[in-house]
Amino acid sequence: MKIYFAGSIRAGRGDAELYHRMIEYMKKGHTVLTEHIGDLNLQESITDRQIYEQDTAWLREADILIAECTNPSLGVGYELAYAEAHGIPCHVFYNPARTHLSAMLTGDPYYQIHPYETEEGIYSVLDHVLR
Ligand code: 6K6
Repeated sequence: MKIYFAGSIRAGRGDAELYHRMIEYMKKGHTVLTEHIGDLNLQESITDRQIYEQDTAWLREADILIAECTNPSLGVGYELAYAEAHGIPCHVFYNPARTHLSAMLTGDPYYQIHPYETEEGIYSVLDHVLR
């Protein structure tokens, strides 16, 4: 599967190591189009227009969107809405002990929402979703 992984960038990189581990896990059996989200030394090297054009092209190409939403991010919210508009299946992971997820995600039946308590819980759901 071609996976679009979405996680916070300008909204904060506090979970970047978690994103990195999730991406490494998914890469064992699939292609992750957005590996840079897990790059712990991410550098701004292209323009905002180029980021938008590249990311929306990858979204249209993706078979599935996996989003880690514990750290709220406008960009990730935009990507989720874009993916829904293009009929791309979306799976949203978040730790409810650390955030109260937006009702615009939990209230939209299109999204498969996966609250988790421990990181191990993420991987067991990923195994099921990416079968
Ligand atoms: C490097 C360091 C800071 O910014 C960069 C380069 N920027 C981006 N490169 C690639 N994708 C991006 C960039 N900024 C946002 N995105 C997309 O939006 C990603 O696919 C993320 O899932 C999402 C993050 O949005 P914000 O609002 O947290 O930045």
